[in-house]
Amino acid sequence: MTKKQSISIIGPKNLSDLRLTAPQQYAAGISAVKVALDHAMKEMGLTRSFATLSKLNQQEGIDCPGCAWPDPKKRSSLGEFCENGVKAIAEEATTHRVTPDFFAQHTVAEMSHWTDYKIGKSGRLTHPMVLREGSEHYEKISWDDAFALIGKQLRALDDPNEGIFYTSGRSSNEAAFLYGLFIRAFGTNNMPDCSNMCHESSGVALGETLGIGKGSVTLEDFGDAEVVMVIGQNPGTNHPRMLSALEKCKSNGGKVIAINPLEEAGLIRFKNPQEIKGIMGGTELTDIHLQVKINQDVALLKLIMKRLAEREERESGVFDWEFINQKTNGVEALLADLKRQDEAQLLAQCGISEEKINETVELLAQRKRIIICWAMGLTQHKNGVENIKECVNLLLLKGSLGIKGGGTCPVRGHSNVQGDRTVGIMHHVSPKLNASLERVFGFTPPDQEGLDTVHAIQAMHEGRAKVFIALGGNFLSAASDTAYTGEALQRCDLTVSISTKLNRTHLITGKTALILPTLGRTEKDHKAGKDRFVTVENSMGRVHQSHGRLAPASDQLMSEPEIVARMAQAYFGVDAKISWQQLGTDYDLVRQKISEVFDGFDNYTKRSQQAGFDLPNHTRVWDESKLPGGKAQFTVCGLPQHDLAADEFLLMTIRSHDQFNTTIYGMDDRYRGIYNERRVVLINAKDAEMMGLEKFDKVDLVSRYDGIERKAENFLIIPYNIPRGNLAAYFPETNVLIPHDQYADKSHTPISKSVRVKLIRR
Ligand SMILES: Nc1nc2c(c(=O)[nH]1)N[C@H]1C(S)=C(S)[C@@H](COP(=O)(O)OP(=O)(O)OC[C@H]3O[C@@H](n4cnc5c(=O)[nH]c(N)nc54)[C@H](O)[C@@H]3O)O[C@H]1N2
Ligand SMILES: Nc1nc2c(c(=O)[nH]1)N[C@H]1C(S)=C(S)[C@@H](COP(=O)(O)OP(=O)(O)OC[C@H]3O[C@@H](n4cnc5c(=O)[nH]c(N)nc54)[C@H](O)[C@@H]3O)O[C@H]1N2
Ligand code: SF4
Ligand SMILES: [Mo]
Repeated sequence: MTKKQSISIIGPKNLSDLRLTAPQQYAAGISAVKVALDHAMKEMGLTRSFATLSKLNQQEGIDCPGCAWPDPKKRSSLGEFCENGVKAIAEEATTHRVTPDFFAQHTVAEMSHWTDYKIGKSGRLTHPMVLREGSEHYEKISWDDAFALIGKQLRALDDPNEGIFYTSGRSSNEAAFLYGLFIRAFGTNNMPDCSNMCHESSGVALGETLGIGKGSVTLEDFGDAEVVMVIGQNPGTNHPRMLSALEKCKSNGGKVIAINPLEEAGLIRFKNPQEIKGIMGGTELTDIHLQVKINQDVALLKLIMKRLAEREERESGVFDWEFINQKTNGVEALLADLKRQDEAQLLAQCGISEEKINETVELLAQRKRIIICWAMGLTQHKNGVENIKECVNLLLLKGSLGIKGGGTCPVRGHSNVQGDRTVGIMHHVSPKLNASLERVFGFTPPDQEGLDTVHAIQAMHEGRAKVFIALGGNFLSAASDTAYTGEALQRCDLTVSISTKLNRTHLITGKTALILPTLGRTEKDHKAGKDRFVTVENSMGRVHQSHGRLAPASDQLMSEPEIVARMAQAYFGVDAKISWQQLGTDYDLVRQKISEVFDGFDNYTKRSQQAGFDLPNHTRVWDESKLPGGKAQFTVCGLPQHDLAADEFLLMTIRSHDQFNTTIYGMDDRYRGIYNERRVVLINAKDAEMMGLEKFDKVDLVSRYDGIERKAENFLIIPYNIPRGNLAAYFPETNVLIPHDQYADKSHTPISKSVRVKLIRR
């Protein structure tokens, strides 16, 4: 008999052979093509690679399951994808399989000691599986029995608010809409979503200032912009085709300002592999790099605006007074606050030289067509919402909204995270949505606020929630406070994951656990003699189809909309008032219902099959009546305070070039020159010296909040070009350090980019 193994919530902490080179000075180029093809061949082989890549991001093809960056209207016949899009596809279309035999060979405890890399590389899930209470192995279960089990557990709850229904942003509009419909008909708004950990701060800030949680610009605006500011974002890795948009801006005479504690390769130079010029020398992208200290963007933006305000007093045309007077509210308070600010303090806080500030102010002073792009470097801080409001302040002063070549550009993460929210995944109560659902479906949705990610974890930990269902994602590894989140899941009666691939959340489970394997984007969705397609919304609010092409990984897979509908049918049984079975079969009908519930989806199926369509956006097609109180709102934001002890640092937890969130594609971070190891911590050479640390020394990272110490063990020191007092390391390995109750005001996004830590030599 084998000895019973212990479960590891966190996974292994061993190190491999770290290798370093100088950080790369450009992104893409021939090496990107080579790496992409290597990944494709290794996972898919030649025929599948060709079948998928030739259809990737083409009008009637597969929407890339990578990031949410939009496709250009005119698509290249050479292919419309990037290195990391190919990795995303290869990961999904892999020929490796996780079969019932695989689960028979490996206990859950054994797999829990594997790295995320090894877990993910095991392959695609092929059968519905159940882990019964007391068992060490997952075993096969029929779809009927799996749904019956879910229905029974949901009916056993005392209150619908004991159910938690998570969504990750890779699912389709059709699946997300049915899921939200089912959850509300079930009776709760407990819909935590990956965007709670991601762009929630953007949604809150833009909602409060401009009355819409989405960005205003289109891809075409980049060609018209005089300045693009890229703040807290690493597009070379995370939205690689955005570099083509920046290149377009540059070739039309525009300028690029990067605000980032790191000098990211993708922002230095872009070698577009689709053009001869790109293969040769490439395009220099960043005109000014402001190497801000972590979480000091508000100090920096305040300083820039203060200098612009002083300049406006001397020469006119720096601010757009016509715009400000007619369309905004609150400028006096903002200008008074800027006057009060102490310049020396702002300079010291942001860590930028006087010279660079002057250069930036000079560049912005007489330019109006300004786009501000941002991502996690702004959203994942205690003041994440104010970070974004400060960006809006700058755009409003300059009159850069509602014009060609200017506006807001929150660059979304998951390929359909924006669409999921549009069609109803939302823990807040929307009276308008509830009224529409009641009109169309004849039931009264709950009017009690639901739980977001951090509060759902707390509820499970405290026994207030007992069933956890996830439509995609890897909740355990993505969320903060890994040990606490793991305990929270373990306290549930049932945990259910609708997934394409094995991940850590399948291994740290409730008393009973189910894995429901689903079709990925790349795969044919064939039902009742008909090929079906789904729809998604990109980062700029355009809705279009995605049509899978490959044979499914197994004949047992079920589509996401169908799984959701079958779950609902199993719960409601003969009492069902909604024809779930029909909705789970007929996506045209689902789209019809979406168009009856939400504005802007008229003629949905037909338009999505053609070029796609743009959803209404009153900050793009300027409509003042939809602004909050009829005006865009200026905000006075506070300066962030960290009060670090002499031996404390601020840590940002970031992505390597070889991962998609918790999916680890490979062990390298090529652009930063880091190979073969993820347990590394980047530190300024002077700080390392001060701490008596040298390259490759081993340390533990320790955070201490409210008297509780959390430790991430065994990291290798890398002296790096990063501001003093700042550190960088990869997530998910560092999520153990982030307390579950440390999150942004209002948006509740975990403070993943400003964690207070100490380094302890091992
Ligand atoms: N290949 C790939 N693509 C992805 C993903 C992936 O994991 N892999 N993830 C997807 C998802 S869900 C998302 S949300 C996006 C994430 O896209 P990004 O937000 O680009 O991802 P991060 O690695 O978190 O990088 C944040 C950047 O912000 C900088 N930064 C950190 N703190 C601060 C700060 O305080 N101020 C400023 N100014 N900068 C700061 C970091 O140096 C880093 O360059 O990418 C999406 N696309
Ligand atoms: N410390 C720290 N933590 C972070 C972040 C950070 O920057 N720092 N970033 C946060 C951000 S921005 C985000 S968005 C979250 C991400 O949180 P999640 O969205 O929960 O995590 P992912 O790693 O994207 O999920 C990967 C899993 O999704 C499943 N999957 C993939 N494709 C499909 C599909 O088509 N259908 C279904 N049903 N399942 C699929 C696979 O099983 C895969 O294992 O993480 C957050 N966590
Ligand atoms: S930029 Fe994003 S959506 Fe486009 S191909 Fe690359 S990963 Fe896919
Ligand atoms: Mo994200």
